[in-house]
Amino acid sequence: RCLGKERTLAMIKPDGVSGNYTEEIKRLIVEAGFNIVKEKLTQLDKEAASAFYDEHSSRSFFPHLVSYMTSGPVVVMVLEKGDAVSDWRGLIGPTDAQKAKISHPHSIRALCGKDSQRNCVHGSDSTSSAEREIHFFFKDVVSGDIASQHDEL
Ligand code: DGI
Repeated sequence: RCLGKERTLAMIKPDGVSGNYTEEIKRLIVEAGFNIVKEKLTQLDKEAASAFYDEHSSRSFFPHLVSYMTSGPVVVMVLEKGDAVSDWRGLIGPTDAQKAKISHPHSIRALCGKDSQRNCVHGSDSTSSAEREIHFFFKDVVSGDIASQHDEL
């Protein structure tokens, strides 16, 4: 692969898929210069959603988060470009979609999110989370693939 590229995990959450935002979001992704390396439509069960958001398991909103994340199919994608992790976080905007509509009106969460839970999209928050989350959904994308990018720099 090209030198200096980084990978991140993007997800279109159930409200994004059921609201028919998938094509528009993918267009924004490509326009922003990302390469969509892998993509699949999947349905999280309670166990998978709980494992994916394990870091939030002690939060009061956790049961609501799990039921939301299992409420319908999601689209997960591996995105690649230079600075993929931070650039994708920038494109999706802040966690709370209500705030995003005011502070980041051109962000994806402003476009299709509803509030701090139903925020339409997910993005890994660091290169180490990206590695874990890509492996979570795409077991065949080996983590050494990601580690080696940094070695190449
Ligand atoms: O990385 P983010 O998705 O931007 O935000 P995060 O890691 O702080 O939270 C992960 C998800 O947990 C978020 O996308 C939606 C949910 N969440 C976060 N804060 C709240 C929340 N859900 C509810 N109901 N209330 C919250 O305050």
